[in-house]
This record gives sequence, structure tokens and C-alpha cells, in this order.
Amino acid sequence: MTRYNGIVGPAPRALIAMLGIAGCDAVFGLHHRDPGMLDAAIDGGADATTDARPLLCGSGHDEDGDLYADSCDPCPSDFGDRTDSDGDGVGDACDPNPMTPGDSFVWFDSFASDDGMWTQTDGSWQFENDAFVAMPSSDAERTSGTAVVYDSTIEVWLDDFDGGSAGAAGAGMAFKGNGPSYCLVAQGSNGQQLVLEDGVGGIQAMTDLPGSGATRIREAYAFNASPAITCAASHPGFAISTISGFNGVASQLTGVLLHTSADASVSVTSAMLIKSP
Ligand SMILES: [Ca+2]
Ligand SMILES: [Ca+2]
Ligand SMILES: [Ca+2]
Repeated sequence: MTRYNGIVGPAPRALIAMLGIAGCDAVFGLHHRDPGMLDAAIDGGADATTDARPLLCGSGHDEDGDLYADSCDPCPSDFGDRTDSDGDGVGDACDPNPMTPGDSFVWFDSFASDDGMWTQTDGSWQFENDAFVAMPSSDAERTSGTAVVYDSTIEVWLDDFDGGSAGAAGAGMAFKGNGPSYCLVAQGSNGQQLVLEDGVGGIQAMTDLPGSGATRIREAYAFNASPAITCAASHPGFAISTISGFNGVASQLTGVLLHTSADASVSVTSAMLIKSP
């Protein structure tokens, strides 16, 4: 995850790093929690999913299966690369400013279990198979308490996205504050789209994503650097797509909203909020 050339930040390197190294899992769909090669390296034989593979760092849940527990993985959803060029604790693969120190995780949620931090405000959500699974027309909110002011980034990993019928139906996330603006992956008439909504029923911008209707979105990002919000998505075999808008942006962040509109459903396998200086 990164910001993008000429849009909101000066840091294209993480994009390159993501596409070239860590993000290969995102781009080529290799994000799995049981990589057989790692397993084979431990038991010396064919993959056996029942092996208890010792973690190389920390303890507890390991979202990306790279043997670094979430608690000590500088990019807990991105398998592989743990480079942190600026040493601020956020790995290059998910650092909005990989060469400038000062970024930090506000929270990371693997959705391995209900941590009590999400309030379901509409529809139906449930914790299931290491994911937060939403039926159509559902909202869930994770509040940050007192409103804070900073540039911030939401990253979510999505699975089993179903946009339903063509239109603005979608699934995604929003910054809450004096917004929100929604960043959605939606089903359009020609396949999947990236949509930026203003939070009051209007669509600010949309772009068709490359590939066929079978394109699987793996990651979606929203960058809030008031007064602009940038929405981005990565998908197998193609460059990351981005759109930007300038309305309803949360300059004072109070929380993060996960959302599905009518007809859409999705599994959110992980989510994180990063703040930038
Ligand atoms: Ca890990
Ligand atoms: Ca960093
Ligand atoms: Ca998960």
C-alpha cells in the first residue's frame, strides 16, 4: 500500500516495492495463511496443514502467514517483505511515506475474533473464518474516541466480493469525521469499478477497473489528506487504480466505517488505520 505519484504524496517507492516484492501476494493472489513451501521447509516433507510452525517473531495470530506474528510484523497483511527503510515501524509495503519517518499504526485488526471494537450500525456482519463478513446494506464502525487531526490511511483486504447487480452497489470503507467519503469497490455495467462517494448520496468519481468481471480485488486503500481523499485498489495482473475527490473529507477523524450497499456483500479479511505526521 502506498500513496501514488502526483496524487497525494511524494512516495511512489512503496508502490514499486509492493508490486515488485511484498505486494506480489496482492497482485498475483498469493495471500494465503498456509504457504506450503514454508511448511515443507519445517517438516521436510510434503505440506501438512496440521504442523505447528514456530513463529520467527512474536506470538499469536499471523495474518499473512509469513511466520511473523501480527504484533511484530511491520506490514501484517503483506506476505514477505519486511523492509522498513525509514525505521518508523511501518514496513515499506504499507507505509504511506516509506522514506520519511513518522507513520504509525493506530490499529490493525485481523478479524480472527471479535475484539469488541466494532459497532454494527446497520445490516448484518459476523466474524467468520478469520474475516468480518458483511451482507448487503451493512455498516460497522470503529471509533477513535476523540476526534484527531492527521493524514491517515485505511487499508482493507477484501475477499469474496460480490457487487450484485450493476450500478453503484459496492463494498468499501470511509473515514468518519466531518465526512464521510466512501471509497467503494463496485459492480458496474462493464465489470468492477472504483467509486468515490461523498457520503450524502452523490458519486464524485468512478473509474472502470481493468480485467473481466472475474477480476478479484484483493486490497483497497483510502488516503485522507484533507482536503483530498484518494481511493485506490489493487487487482491481479494490473497496475493499481486510483481516483481522487475533494468533498466531504474528514479533516478531523473520529472513526472508520466499513460499508456495503444494497446487493453487495464482502469478506473483509483485515483492516488497518495508519496515521501520518
Ligand atoms: Ca505476519
Ligand atoms: Ca516505514
Ligand atoms: Ca484475517
